[in-house]
Amino acid sequence: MGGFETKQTIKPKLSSKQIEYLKKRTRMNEDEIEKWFQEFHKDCPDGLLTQKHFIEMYNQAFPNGNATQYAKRVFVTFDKDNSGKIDFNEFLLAMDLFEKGDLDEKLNYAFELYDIDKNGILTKSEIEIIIKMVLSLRGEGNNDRLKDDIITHLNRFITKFDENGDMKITPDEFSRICSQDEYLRLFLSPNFSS
Ligand SMILES: [Ca+2]
Ligand SMILES: [Ca+2]
Repeated sequence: MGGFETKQTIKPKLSSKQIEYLKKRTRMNEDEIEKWFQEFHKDCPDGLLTQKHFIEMYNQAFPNGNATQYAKRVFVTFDKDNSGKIDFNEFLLAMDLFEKGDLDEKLNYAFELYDIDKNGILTKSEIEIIIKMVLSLRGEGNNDRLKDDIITHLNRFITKFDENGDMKITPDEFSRICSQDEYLRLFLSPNFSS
């Protein structure tokens, strides 16, 4: 008899090698790693989070908005090896950043999230895409007044920090803008829950 290898009944387990690796790469202790591992496997029994599933989770967290574009961007930044799926290591690195990272780390992450072509600067068109993405996430995609308000705010700060006036923002300028303007910081900070 036997021969039924029912995958679902096998409780997923972290190897001690993987725990050691994750302890080195994150600020989490073994218990925290284990806790996240169980959470992750509850949602993703095969140990991989697909983009589709990820977008669904985001849209559930933001029922009043359309989180699809935003979630796609976040997914790409989590999927470090570009495999098209988020594995547990990639997931935990992200959780470590959100739970234990300081403002600088989070701003660096936000910059990476918004720098769509990964060339190390934010251009005017990327900024416009960001604003649209965040507004639709919040269900305010059609709120032109809010959009204008944010652009006015941003322009004021860009003028202040963009020394040669080319409307391109470096990571440094981005950090300064966000550290000095709470309104923009709150708007531009990545949202991970509602
Ligand atoms: Ca991956
Ligand atoms: Ca760019």
